Amino acid sequence: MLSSSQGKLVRNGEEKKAVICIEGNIASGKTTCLEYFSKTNNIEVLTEPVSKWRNVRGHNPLGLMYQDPTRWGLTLQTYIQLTMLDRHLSPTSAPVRMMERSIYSAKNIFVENLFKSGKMPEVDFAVLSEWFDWITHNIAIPVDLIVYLQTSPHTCFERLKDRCREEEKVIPMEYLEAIHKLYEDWLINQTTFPLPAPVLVISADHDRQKMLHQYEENREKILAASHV
Ligand code: TTP
Ligand code: MG
Repeated sequence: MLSSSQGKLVRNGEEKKAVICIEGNIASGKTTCLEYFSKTNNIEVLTEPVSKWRNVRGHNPLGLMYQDPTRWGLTLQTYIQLTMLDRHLSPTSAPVRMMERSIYSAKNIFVENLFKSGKMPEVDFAVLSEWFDWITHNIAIPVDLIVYLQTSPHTCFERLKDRCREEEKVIPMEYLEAIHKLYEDWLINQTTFPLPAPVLVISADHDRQKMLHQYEENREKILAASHV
């Protein structure tokens, strides 16, 4: 249930829980990171609703967007914004909640990229921005820590090829470079959008074994977010 606090809608009982968002480029290893921490007691992991983006009542907005971003960008991003909001507001029982991405990166990275690259009409960008501003002004979406998996676009390109998600076969290197630049400007250079939380950077170009090792090394720092 939602109640009102300081003018914003707040999910009851969620104020004391820590929220950690895992961020990074496409195929940077977010799901692997979440799977690793899902084995920890007291952490509840929410994976990204990407399966919904590939199938909403039998339609595939993710696939449509990659085929024709100008026509379908608004459709996909409207639905992603809804599913991310739903994730942020969903009740959890554990004291720490870890989630893949956030409503903030969907807007600040992906919507921004569609618009800046000339693929999204200005009116679509305006409507999405109005929605985003309304949501973030009227609903409390607390985040305590952002874990940024920092990769080179090249690493992501190689991982994308290995993973072979059908819709993503059309993604060129330039797309990953653009997403990377937007992430760096947001989370590292801090020249674009306000940060919703402090950022912990983990370099993520390494193989799986080394990545798991690094997650373990950073465990304390990550869980420190739950003591705020
Ligand atoms: P990611 O959110 O990067 O998820 P992933 O599973 O690919 O990442 P990882 O390997 O690190 O776990 O992207 C999922 C797909 O959705 C990808 O094709 C990019 C696309 N996408 C958008 O087009 N717009 C958005 O706002 C978001 C969040 C994703
Ligand atoms: Mg994933």
